Amino acid sequence: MSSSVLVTRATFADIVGRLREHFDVEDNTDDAVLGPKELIRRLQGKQGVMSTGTERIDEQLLAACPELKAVCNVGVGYNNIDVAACTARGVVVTNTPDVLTETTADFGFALMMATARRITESERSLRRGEWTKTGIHDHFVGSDVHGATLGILGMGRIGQAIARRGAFGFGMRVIYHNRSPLPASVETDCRAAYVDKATLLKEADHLILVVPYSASSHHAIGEAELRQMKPGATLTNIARGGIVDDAALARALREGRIAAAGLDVFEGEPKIHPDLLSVPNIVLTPHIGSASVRTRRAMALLAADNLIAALGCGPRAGKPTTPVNAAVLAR
Ligand code: 8YV
Repeated sequence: MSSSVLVTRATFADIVGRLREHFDVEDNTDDAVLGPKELIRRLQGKQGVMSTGTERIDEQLLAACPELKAVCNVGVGYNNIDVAACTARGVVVTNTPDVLTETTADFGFALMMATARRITESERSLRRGEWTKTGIHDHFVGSDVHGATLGILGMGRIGQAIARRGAFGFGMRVIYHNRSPLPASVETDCRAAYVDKATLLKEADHLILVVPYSASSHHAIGEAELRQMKPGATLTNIARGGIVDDAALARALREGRIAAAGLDVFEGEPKIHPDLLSVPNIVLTPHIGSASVRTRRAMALLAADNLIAALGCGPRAGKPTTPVNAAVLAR
């Protein structure tokens, strides 16, 4: 008897078709967001799930879905999943690293540039009909990206790809902070230097956050850290909501302590802190860092192939390409 799987959100029809070659598939073409109870209901009798960052896979869900054997997330981040609980129950967890690195780095760089050069703030003004005379010498003046100091918090694959763009494309001095320094060869490849967090905050003209969300990165940028940043600096967050204290950021922007912020992720998204919506010097985007057609396909395909392999089917049976808790596979 073939396994049954749930695809939690609407995705590419041919990739659902690929899953159908191996499994009974329940998909969600309406793309309704499944709350915890509904998710548990739909997972009854299912061995696998292709999930997204929106669904919480926690101990309560695992206890209620004892047949579940594989959770294959579409996304490199997996803070929606209690991996320890999955491992304890022998549930394989996979994510989708690598395939989104360059696309997300492109986006992070674009958001940082839009923030530094006030692109959406000036567009909003233009659309309101406020551009009434040309040649105003200080009209939406921003800060330079080329030659500036780029600070990166979190130097994984995406952080490194952003560092390369800054160093080699824009002649930036690149500094980073990470749990531990990278090997010298990687630092040379990215032309980036390790600094402590205080130095990162003090010296970055443009600070970009690419650190995974965890209890230890919660509010890594809060009131105290914002006060350590350079006056005139910008802050860009493409990592996860909750890494920045959004209320503290809105205060820092309103008081002009930093120049501007670019946010793709928010605490409690898709709700946005109202104070962030009322400050002008901010660029806001709806969590689209990995959203190019090609990359979203690659992510869905990798997640589907991981699910096929994790449930013992296909050419990589038993060996999903990108496991998060490989220990479960070794059992
Ligand atoms: C996804 C992301 O859009 O990969 C990640 O961690 O945040 C995004 O690429 C998100 O995970 C939706 O599943």
